[in-house]
Amino acid sequence: MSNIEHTLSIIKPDAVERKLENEIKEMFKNTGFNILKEKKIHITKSEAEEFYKVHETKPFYNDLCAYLSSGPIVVMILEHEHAVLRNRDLMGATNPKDAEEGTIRKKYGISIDKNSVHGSDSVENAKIEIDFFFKD
Ligand code: IDP
Ligand code: MG
Repeated sequence: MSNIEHTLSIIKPDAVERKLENEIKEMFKNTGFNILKEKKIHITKSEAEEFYKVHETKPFYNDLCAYLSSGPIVVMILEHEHAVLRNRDLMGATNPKDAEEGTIRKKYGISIDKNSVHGSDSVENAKIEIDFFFKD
């Protein structure tokens, strides 16, 4: 039985701005992920608000949406066995200060808000997030 899944990854504005796209993509590839689709886009604040709607009651929601729409991002569909969990492991903890060695956020994250990458947190949300960026 195959456990191949797809998940959505975003290289956030802080990492694109520091030209870390290729280094981060290498970390995915070296961990065995296939990058099935990717595009560099610059979303509007209202698109960011829709994407992060699950966080709308959080105190950081406005800043989070302003940030994600502040510059270009790279959105990707990643494929791997257990892709959702494998990507969460590779990303590391939300706060780079808590992230383990060898994770993307430990290596590149600046702060809890500028933490370089997004990754879907469940198979169900991965489908919703992939559709959000790649349904056309
Ligand atoms: P995740 O990205 O690790 O899944 P979530 O809890 O889903 O973390 O939060 C979404 C994003 O919101 C985080 O990646 C981070 O950029 C931002 N964020 C989370 N918690 C805080 C906070 O306490 N202050 C500021 N920003 C936060
Ligand atoms: Mg999350």
